[in-house]
Amino acid sequence: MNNQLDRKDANPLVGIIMGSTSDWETMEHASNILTSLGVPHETRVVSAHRTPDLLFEYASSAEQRGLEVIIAGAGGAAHLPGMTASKTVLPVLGVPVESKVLKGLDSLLSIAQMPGGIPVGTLAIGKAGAVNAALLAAAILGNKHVAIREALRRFRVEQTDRVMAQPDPSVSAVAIPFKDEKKGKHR
Ligand code: RP5
Repeated sequence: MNNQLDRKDANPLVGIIMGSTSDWETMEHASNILTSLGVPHETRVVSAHRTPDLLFEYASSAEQRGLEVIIAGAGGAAHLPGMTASKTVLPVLGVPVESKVLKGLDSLLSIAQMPGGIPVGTLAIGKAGAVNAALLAAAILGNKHVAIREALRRFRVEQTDRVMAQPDPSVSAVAIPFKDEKKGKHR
């Protein structure tokens, strides 16, 4: 399996699962945030529709394996977060992946509109949702793991400092040369 889609830290606390390799473009943002906060996690493709037995096995063994939060991203008829939640009492955070045809509205409604009794904490569509799922997972873990809570606190302080450091966008636009993201060079 592609290394990027089967990352495994020793003793992961968070499992990031997604319905397809095509979801990685979105879900890697969750993985990057967890890495920056020092949260051990694993990433895996687990599909509600294409690999239902694997989904059941993953969700039902997650608690026993030491996972404390699951982040599940899926697009379209996005059953992965809800079905995962149905097989574990661990908190499940759902990330609606932006679908091509309906721009993720289908994913959002599929994940958010769970019947009473089986909750999925649903985040925003796309990258913002993936980032916030990781931050929310860190906040949940922070109740028990002090180092993670403090890492999250530092993240917040640095985020505020970055905004305060550039209060006037017209000034910063002039002062900072445009960086070509693809080439990694200023031009
Ligand atoms: C869902 O179907 C996946 O979560 C993905 O967002 C969507 C499309 O999957 P692919 O056809 O790109 O594999 O199960």
